[in-house]
Amino acid sequence: MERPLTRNIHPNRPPLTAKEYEMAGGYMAVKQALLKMTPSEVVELIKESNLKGRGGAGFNTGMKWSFVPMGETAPTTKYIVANADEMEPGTFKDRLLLEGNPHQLIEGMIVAAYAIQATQGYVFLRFAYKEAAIRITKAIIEAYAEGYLGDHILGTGFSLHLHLHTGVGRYMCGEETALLNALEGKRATPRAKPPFPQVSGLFGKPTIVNNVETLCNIPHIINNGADWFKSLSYSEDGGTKLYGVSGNVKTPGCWELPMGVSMRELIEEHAGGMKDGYKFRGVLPGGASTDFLIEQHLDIKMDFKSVSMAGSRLGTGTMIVLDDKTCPVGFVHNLEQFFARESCGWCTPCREGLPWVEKILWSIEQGKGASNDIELLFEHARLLGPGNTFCALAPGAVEPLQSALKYFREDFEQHIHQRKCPYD
Ligand code: L3W
Repeated sequence: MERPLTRNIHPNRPPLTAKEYEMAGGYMAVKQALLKMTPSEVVELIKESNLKGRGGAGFNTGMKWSFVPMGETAPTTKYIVANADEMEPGTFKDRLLLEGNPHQLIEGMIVAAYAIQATQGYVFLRFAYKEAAIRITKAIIEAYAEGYLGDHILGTGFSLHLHLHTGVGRYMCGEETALLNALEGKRATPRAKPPFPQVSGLFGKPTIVNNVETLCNIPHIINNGADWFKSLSYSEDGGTKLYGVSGNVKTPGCWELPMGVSMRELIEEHAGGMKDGYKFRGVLPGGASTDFLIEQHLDIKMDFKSVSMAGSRLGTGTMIVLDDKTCPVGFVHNLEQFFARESCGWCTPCREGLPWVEKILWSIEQGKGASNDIELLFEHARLLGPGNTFCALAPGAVEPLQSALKYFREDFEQHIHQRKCPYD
């Protein structure tokens, strides 16, 4: 089984230097793209590979790049941005790539920048990823020294300057337009879309924002082609995927596997199954802002379409497992506390609604719930759902809530009737 993204990542060793990365075949894609391909050929190849964004939404990457204005009438300043603000609860896949092989990301960014003719790039990094910041800084310096960054890369007319920007620890910055506002030194609130960043992004210029894992796939597609990329997958979505499992499983972790591997294989084989004495109760398949799935879904493929058809989303592909000894009300309360705290406050439903959700859940968990609280929670989930808020934060936040009310309703009722948490 091929594992292109993690092939050169060794957990107990420092990441490859630029020279070591070159010796392992690194920076070949930069040479191939810049010396032998036109920007539009690069975009077409990525489109053909069916690479879908790995940040959570799954938008077709080549399609996104194709929206950037090109040609003589296009603005001369354009930007490429790596969204490395990985703060989705339970999600730790980009960290592995950032710490494990920063040159792979830089190479992906150079090719992406070339495809859209961007001359400036930013890695927007999560505040807490201190070790990644050190390693990326070192790798950027090395890439400049080797002539892969800077002016006239490989003697061509193409130039790219790359900068590391560390955030201040706000989940909101994972939303691409809030991230761009933060990069501009403004408050990290989302912008109205359209215009999409591809047309008017950073400082009003065309900008591509891609997730770290998405960008890390680019060099491999350039080197091996679209058909190879598609052949790695068990599903219609191309490539491999970094999947994670956390919770009370025997060996929580993160693994690169073919896109479309089953949920059961992930939990039972790679994560070693439930810890002794614990039973599987449910799972959030793609970080916290996705709907719970339960035992009957264990055999679904972990790809964008299959997870959606089961009633949830693939999201980041990093699963959080709920067991039979953990209170689902407390579990969801913990998540809603996070989302309420991380609301940017820009739109009223999210700013006011999420703290109410958190308060109601807390009172139920404390045995102080009222008989109409379940209906109130349903109503909040509806009011905070898609179409009622400015961005996807609140709709994502209520996904675990609405699905917990569906699958674990008796737990909510027991808390209210017994006036205590049955798991205490
Ligand atoms: C041009 C159109 N471009 C969409 C582009 C858009 C963006 C990408 C995805 O949220 C989700 C969210 C979280 N013309 C376009 C278009 N685009 N329509 O495609 O856009 P969108 O709006 O579908 O999603 P989003 O706002 O980017 C991402 C979920 O991911 N999530 C969170 C993950 C968190 C992390 C992290 O911590 N790093 O990844 C998990 O599920 O809830 O639904 O580029 O411009 N018509």
